[in-house]
Amino acid sequence: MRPSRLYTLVLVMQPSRVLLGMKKRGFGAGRWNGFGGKVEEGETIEDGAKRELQEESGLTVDTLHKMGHIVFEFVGEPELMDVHIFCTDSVCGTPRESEEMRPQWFHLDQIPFSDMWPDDCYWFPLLLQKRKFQGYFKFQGHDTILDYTLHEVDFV
Ligand code: 8OG
Repeated sequence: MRPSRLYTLVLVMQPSRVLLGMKKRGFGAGRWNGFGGKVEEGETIEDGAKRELQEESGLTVDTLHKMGHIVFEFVGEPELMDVHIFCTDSVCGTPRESEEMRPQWFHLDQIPFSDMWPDDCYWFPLLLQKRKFQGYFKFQGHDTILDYTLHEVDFV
């Protein structure tokens, strides 16, 4: 088994819009994404997701729904990224810019896929239909998908 590290990703989705943040620095900088990051020692995956959402967007949330699980491999990197994807439609607060992210609402028919991670256009449509999924994407660098699997599941 290859070593892997746990990450979270939260999409705030309302009936006609989704909240994304422009990543301002670090991994994925220059791309729109949901809010998330590494799970810290001693916290559950869901608590890590709530913490990252609050830190990066200023929003708090009671309940998150597990929607997807994707493992990412980057050629040359020994560690896999094990990303747990959640959604919610009810948050408290108003999105505010943080050091990591500049939040913006997007209409569901105007999601900026060309400025997002290239795998997102595969699984986002499932998420928008509230379908659960499991996937694996193998990247060369940050722009090229060499291989992938993606399927719907009943439970994540
Ligand atoms: O702590 P850091 O910001 O580096 O965490 C990386 C975040 O990016 C985390 O929320 C998981 C997320 N992420 C990946 N790969 C991909 C991807 O291919 N698409 C999307 N939408 N998010 C990703 O690590």
